Parts: sequence; structure tokens; C-alpha cells
Amino acid sequence: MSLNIVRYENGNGIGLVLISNPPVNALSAEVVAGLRKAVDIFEADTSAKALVLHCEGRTFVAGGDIANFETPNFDTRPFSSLLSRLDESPRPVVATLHGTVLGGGLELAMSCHHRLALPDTRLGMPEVKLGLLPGSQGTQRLPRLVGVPLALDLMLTGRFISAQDALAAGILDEIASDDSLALGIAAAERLAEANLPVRRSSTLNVSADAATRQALAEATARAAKKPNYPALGAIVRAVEAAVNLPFSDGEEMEAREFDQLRLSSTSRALRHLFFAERTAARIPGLSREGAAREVHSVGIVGAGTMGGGIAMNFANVGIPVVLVEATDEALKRGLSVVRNNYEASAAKGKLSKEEVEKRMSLLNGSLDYGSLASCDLVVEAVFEDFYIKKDVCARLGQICKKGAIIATNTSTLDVDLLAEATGRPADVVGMHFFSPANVMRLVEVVRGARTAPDVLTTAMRLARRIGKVPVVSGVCYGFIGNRMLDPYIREMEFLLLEGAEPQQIDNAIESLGMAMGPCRMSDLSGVDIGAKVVNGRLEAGELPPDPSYRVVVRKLFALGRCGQKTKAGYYRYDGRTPLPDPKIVDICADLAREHGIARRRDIKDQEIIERLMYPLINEGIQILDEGIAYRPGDIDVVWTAGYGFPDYRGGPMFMADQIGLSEIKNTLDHYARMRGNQFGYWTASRLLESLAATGQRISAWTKQ
Ligand code: T1G
Repeated sequence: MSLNIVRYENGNGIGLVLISNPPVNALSAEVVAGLRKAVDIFEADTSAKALVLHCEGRTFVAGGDIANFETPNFDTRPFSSLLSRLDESPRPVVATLHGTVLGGGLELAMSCHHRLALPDTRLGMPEVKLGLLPGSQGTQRLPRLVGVPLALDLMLTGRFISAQDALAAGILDEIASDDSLALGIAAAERLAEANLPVRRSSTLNVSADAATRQALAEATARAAKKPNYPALGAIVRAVEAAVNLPFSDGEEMEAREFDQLRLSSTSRALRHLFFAERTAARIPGLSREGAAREVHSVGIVGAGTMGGGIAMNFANVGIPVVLVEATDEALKRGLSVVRNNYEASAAKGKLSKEEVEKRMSLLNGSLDYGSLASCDLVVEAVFEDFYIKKDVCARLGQICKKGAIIATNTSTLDVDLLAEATGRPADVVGMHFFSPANVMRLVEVVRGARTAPDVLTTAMRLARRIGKVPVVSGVCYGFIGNRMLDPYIREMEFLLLEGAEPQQIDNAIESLGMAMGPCRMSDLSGVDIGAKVVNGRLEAGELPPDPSYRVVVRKLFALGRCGQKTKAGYYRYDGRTPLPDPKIVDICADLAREHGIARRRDIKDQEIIERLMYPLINEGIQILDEGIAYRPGDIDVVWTAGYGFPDYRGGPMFMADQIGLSEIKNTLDHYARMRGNQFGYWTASRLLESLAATGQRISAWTKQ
């Protein structure tokens, strides 16, 4: 048989199944059908003494085709029954592994009798990251091969393990030095010749010892603490079935759990984000293989919190960095902060001491801008002040070599103006990292009006190379994330003036799943930072003509209440612990009186959620209409990867479709009536209005 995707051959009495479904040999319906046909032929091919399963391309099967799970009647059982046929085959079945053997791919491999892998193969069960559990006997075979504790660890974390660890654990039978196919065929011949009973994972026993019971108890307790991730409990129940029930009963229970999880809101949200993060890397009108510039060395101006964190991202992947500061003292301080960060990772066992030194050796400090002249890309990460950044950009425009890219890390300033200041705007792009820059996955890549296509492509690829999730934004105040944050924080302050307290607001928002409420977040990032931006925009005449707009942050700053760093802001602090502070109530009451804002005691959590989230969603839809963001999924990636938005809700645009755009529009209208709409705070964007009126979803929208 010779279908493009799955082929069966008989080479010298050994059956060979070759899968070729780029890019990752995902188990599409065609692959499963092709596999079934190939096994039919093998079972009828009496001249074949054994069978070898092999994949062409970059990896062995990397899992089920995630897009398939949306099809209404998707069922894992046909694939599972195919695995049982391999497991029960009277002739040996060998799997030859390479690349990333994940999910359904590992389930396919575990149904075979012998598994060999190339040394750099990685294996895992990442279904939990999609809100699923292994749905094709994985929860039954893995515990039988490696024991319950490790099986639970792998399935509950979704982490990958190396071929060496998989060999030690009992998943692999051997590691192939190079030609895994040839060695796989040799293993098949050896097993056929030996004619000994093969190792069928379904027949292995699962130990029910104390370690098993303890692992199950701990996993059950942990799963109970995360009700928004139902896959955790399902995995534990399926592994318990592997311990207590016959294989076929455990398999059926697993399939039922899968069927439920597949339709769960959490899994649908996580599957949406899986593709959204990858789609965000695509730039409309530019080929994915389009021209890009080489980046072998990076310069960073500013060794403060952001500059140091940014530098670490490049050193982490072996790119040398020149870090430039104005004074030796600032440079030394910046480098010592970086070293402390690395040493903290080493103390947790995440890095070896050698790795710390290797990365530190890639960071070279300098007081001389001239040392940036040979860098392929230079990031300016100096203080968020237009005139300071403009001067730095002008100097970089002169100093950086021809073809070097100049990236600005600004979070609020006009990238086009900074690009013009360099005198070479085509070489300029925004790369807005999020603090802490060595931890947060999001980078907003800001496409200036004159940014050259290859510069944009380079910035996107470089962001992915350093392990970030890049999203393209057009030039506007606050780009995507901070612009949507503006109405969210505006309403937080108005609610404080109207009588809500910080802890009520934060608790309501954190009950929605946000990692941190707005008051706690403001105290952490610095009330002064927020106040300076607001005061700057006030001076520039960019604020609404509303005297009560963001008066709270400006008042707190004026009182020196800058947040955690001054032990008081929206809260008072015992160390890093925020505690309700009666003074904030007095401050807000006084401000309310000054501005003629009535106080009330009937503010409910639902009102808080609606008044913070719906204007945020409305602004996001406006951003789409303006073309600042390419797609709704891009906005979801920004908020889940950069602002602690709960991934199990898929992001603000995905959540908007769950709420319903008409409901959002009607609620905005409600608050317009209740609060007045003199400054347009509650005006629905044009696009929201039209989508709501026609019953459409935002996730299906694309800019024509
Ligand atoms: N299904 C569909 N498409 C997939 C895919 C998958 N499982 N994995 C990758 N892709 C696409 C991806 O969208 C991108 O497409 C391209 O491949 C390269 O991916 C039945 C139910 C394998 C480690 O969760 O972790 O098995 O953008 O950019 O960085 O019990 O992809 O090029 O058009 O990520 O080198 C379990 C998910 C599924 C693995 C490669 N498996 N994939 O990383 O490339 S559920 C997973 C990954 C399951 C069974 C259960 C990574 C990777 P495009 P990429 P990469």
C-alpha cells in the first residue's frame, strides 16, 4: 500500500510502516486510517516475521491532531483499538523513535513491544496542557511501564523527559546511536528469531505499594485545589483505574473521561491558545520563510531591571551581549543583579554552576556606546522618558553598523517618533518585554510605520529563538496590552471613589482567575510608575477632559504611597504581605467628595468584574478594528502570556465569545445609563456594535 501519509512495505521479511505527515506527524484522521490499513496488510502478510513502525521527517508522532478534537463526534476509541491490535500481535512490533514523541505518539510507541530512540529524542504526555488526559490507553500503559509515581508526574505536569531518562524509567528498551530505522529492523529480526514472549505493556502489573498509594493521595489533593483544570482529577482517576481494574475497564474509563474533557471550557480555551500562540508568529503579507537578518550579537543600552532581564534572555541561548550603562556603578549593579538571578536558579537546581559562568561570560559590560558598533541588534532599555529615549535612539542611529536592527523597549512612547530620531527608521522596531523580562513569555513586537519587513521578521524569529511568545502590535498608546489595561485601571479607581475597597476589587478579579488583582498589581509594579505615565499624559493633553480621571494614583504618588517599595500604596505592607489600610478609604472618600462622586455600599463583585473586564474587551475589539492587532487570538496571547489572564478562559476575546457580544454591548449600555457617558467611557466600539447586532463572534473575525 502506498498512501502518501502512511506506507506499508515488506523488506526481507520484516514489515515496515512508514508515517509521513509533516510537520510533526500528528495523528490526523488520515494517519489513523492509514495506520489501520497498514496493520490490516501486516496481519495478512504472513511472510512478515515482525513489524517496525517508523516516522519520516523531524519527529516521530508528536500527538493527536489537536485541530481534530473540535470535530463533533471525535472519538479516541478507533485509535485505541488499533493500539490493542499492535499490543496483541503474535509477531514482534518495534517502534523507532526520534524528535519529540508526545501524547498519542508515545501511546502508539507504548503499544509496541520494543522501543528504541535516537539519543536526543524527548518524550512526554503533554495532554494536560490542553486540558485533556492521554485518551488512547496512555493512562493505562504508562503506569505499567514506569510505575505510578513517575507516570503521575509526567501526565500531571506534561513535562518532557530525555531518551536517557526514558530508558532508565523503562519506557525505552534501547538507545540507537544513529540510524534508528536500521537498528529497529535489526531488533525486529532479533526478536523474531528468538521467538520468545514479547513484553506487552498491557499485561504488566502496576504496583499498588505504599509509594503508589502516597503518590495517588498527593495527586488527588493537588488536583482538588485546581477545579478550573479538571484534567488533573481525571488523570488521577484513570491511573487509579490502572491500579485497580483490568486493562480494558481502565481503558474504557479513560475514554469516557477524555470525551468529557474534550468538550470542557478549559480544554477548548487551552486548545485555542495552543494555535493562537503559533498563529501570532505569522505576519500577514509576509512569507514565514521571508528574508530576515542574521543576529549573532546583541547590544543593550541600560542595565537596569529591564535591561538586565533582557540581556539574560539572549545569554540563555548563547548569544553574546554588550551591556552599556552610563556609570561603572550602575553597570556593576546591573551585572550583579543578573548574576544573583542565575545563582538563584542554580540554587534551585535549574542551572549548573558551569552554566551560570558560561552565561555570565557572554555578558560584557561597557561604558562606551562605541562597543555597540559591531552588534547585529541593539535594544534600548533606558528610563521611560521620551527625551532620554530620543537621545539614545539618535546616538544609536549614528553608532550602529549598517544593517543592524535598533529595537526600543518602550512600553508607552511613540515608536515612530523614536524611529525617526535614529535617522534610519526602517531598521527600527519595538520589542516590548514584560517585567521580569527573563521570566515573562510575552514580547510585543511593535511594527513602526517604516519598519522594514525583514526587520519585523527578524524580531519575531529572534523572540521565538529566546523562548518568548511574540505578538505584533501597531503603533498606538500602550500598544495592545497596556492600552486595554487603561480602562480596566480607570474603572478600578472609580470604584474605589464610589466606595469599593482594594481587597474587594482584587478578590473579585482574582476570583475570575486573574493572577493578581489591579490594586495589588499596581503596588507591585510601582504606583509611582503608573502616576508618572498619567501625569505625563495629562501634561501632554492626552487624557479625557475628566478631572476625576485617575485621581487616586496621582494622589497616592503625591502622598509618597508608591506601593510595596514604600510599604504603602493601595495597601499597607508587612514585608511583602499586602494588608487592608483604612487610610486608603479616607483618601478615596476625600477625593470622592472633592469630585462630587457619590459613595455607596452596594457594590457587588459582579459589577466590579463587568466594569473592569467589559471596557477592556471593548478596547480590544477597537484595537482589532484599527488594525493595531492582527487577530483576536493575538490579543488573547498578549493577555494570557503577559498579564496573568487565566489560560483556562482562553484570553479576553475568547472569553468575550463565551459571555456573548450582545451581553457585553448591553452591559456597556447599562453602565452608560447608570454612570453617565459624558466622556465616552461606555461607548461600544463600532465593531462590537456591528458584531453584536448580527449575532457574530469575535473569534471568527478577521480584518478584510
Ligand atoms: N496537532 C496539530 N498541529 C500540531 C501539533 C498537534 N499535536 N503539534 C504541532 N503542531 C503544528 C503547530 O501548530 C505548528 O503548525 C507546527 O506543527 C510546528 O509546531 C490522542 C489526545 C511538537 C514540541 O500536545 O508541543 O495526543 O504553525 O511551532 O516549536 O491521547 O508543536 O507551522 O502551521 O510548536 O518545534 C498531544 C503539541 C496532543 C504536542 C514542536 N501532543 N505540540 O514544537 O514547533 S493530544 C501535544 C508541541 C494527544 C492522545 C492525545 C510542539 C512540538 P504551523 P511548533 P516546535
